[in-house]
Amino acid sequence: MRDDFFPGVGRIVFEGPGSRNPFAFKHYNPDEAVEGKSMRDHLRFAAAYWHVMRNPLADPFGGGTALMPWDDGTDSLANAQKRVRVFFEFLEKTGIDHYCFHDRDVAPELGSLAESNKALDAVAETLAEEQARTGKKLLWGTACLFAHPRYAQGAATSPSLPVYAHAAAQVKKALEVTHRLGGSGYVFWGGREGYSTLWNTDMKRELDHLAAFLHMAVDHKRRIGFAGKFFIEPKPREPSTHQYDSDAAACLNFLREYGLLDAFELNIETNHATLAGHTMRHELTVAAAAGKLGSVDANRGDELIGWDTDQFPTNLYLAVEVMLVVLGMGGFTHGGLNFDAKRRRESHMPEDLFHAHIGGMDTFARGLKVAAALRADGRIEDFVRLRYATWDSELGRRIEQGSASLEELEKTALAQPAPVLSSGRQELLENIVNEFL
Ligand code: XLS
Ligand code: NI
Ligand code: NI
Repeated sequence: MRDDFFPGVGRIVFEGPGSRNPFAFKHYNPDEAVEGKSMRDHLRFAAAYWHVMRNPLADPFGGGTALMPWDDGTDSLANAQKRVRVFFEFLEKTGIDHYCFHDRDVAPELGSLAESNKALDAVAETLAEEQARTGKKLLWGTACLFAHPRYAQGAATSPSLPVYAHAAAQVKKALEVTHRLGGSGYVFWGGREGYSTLWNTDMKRELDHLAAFLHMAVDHKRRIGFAGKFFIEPKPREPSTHQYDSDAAACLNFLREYGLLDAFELNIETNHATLAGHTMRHELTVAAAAGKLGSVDANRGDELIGWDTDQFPTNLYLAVEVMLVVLGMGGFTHGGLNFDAKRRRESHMPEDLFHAHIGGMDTFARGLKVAAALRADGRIEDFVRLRYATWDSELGRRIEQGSASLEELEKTALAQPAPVLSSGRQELLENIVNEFL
């Protein structure tokens, strides 16, 4: 294990719930089996390169505070490659098995696209070396199509074809690099794919362009033999006033409308769910019901702040809800739990990166254990099944198969006594959950 950049922090190990060591796991015990699978394989933790290495911790009212003693602040290739080594030391010490990146997080954007591509290739070489040295894996890659001023009016939905072409070239390259690094997925997050005002926007044309863009990406994926999954990450707004991929249901509808449904799954992020006016559990349930829950960006928002604060997930109740949906769909295959989360601006020291991730990992480890215990207990599952018991009938089956008619249901309704409902028992069920916390 490398020990050059975070002096004084060793490898974080599991010490159990009784430990008071802030640099130890109290619950995440990677090789411990839950429902017959190791915690590490259930949770598939990933660190976000953009937050760990590139987030200066600025807010809308003030500049960055983060101390990054390893970073010389330049756009040089040497600085970019050094950051990669710092990052992998961080992954080794935290025991996080995967990572995610944008093209422009890992390598600098230079004077021309060709130069930027060359820089990205060079950094990818360092990433590949570090992956080989440590056994860490790429969960997903993506292209940053939102930071540069050229994307101020969109990328795949830009009114300008030259901008669209630039974005397409960036995706092509990012996809190839992701493929080369053995990524298990590739994410499309449309931060600028929406509008600021409809007074200047041809929505139909923009949506058609976005779909064409994604179709070309699917074609290219086939051409290069990339076997990873494509994920769309819903978010309703910020930076745009409205983003087309506003929530899970809107994404599914868009994919279906444009014949893209087979080629994509969703990457659901907690703070985006709440910005959309939904709970995380709602978004996960919508995605999973469609068989499209691919991956999770694990963070949380603040009830009192109306933007994507990207805080670290520490809410146990929420982690239980997330893990219940994940276990319910049989676990992650290509996806995982990516900490798309940043420290507060006040937590500016390098060791805060460790506290933040240790907390997130322990929270999800507990969430996993509690979710598995609730499933083993079975009372909630049984209750939900019984709640629909009247459907477990000949008529119920035929309605569900689509072979019943209104005439037939009318005949049933006329002949039956007035329906009697059983209680929904929300409070009882919530009490059962609390027994396990
Ligand atoms: C921003 C998004 C972004 C994506 C990757 O809000 O969460 O970080 O996950 O582009
Ligand atoms: Ni995200
Ligand atoms: Ni986000």
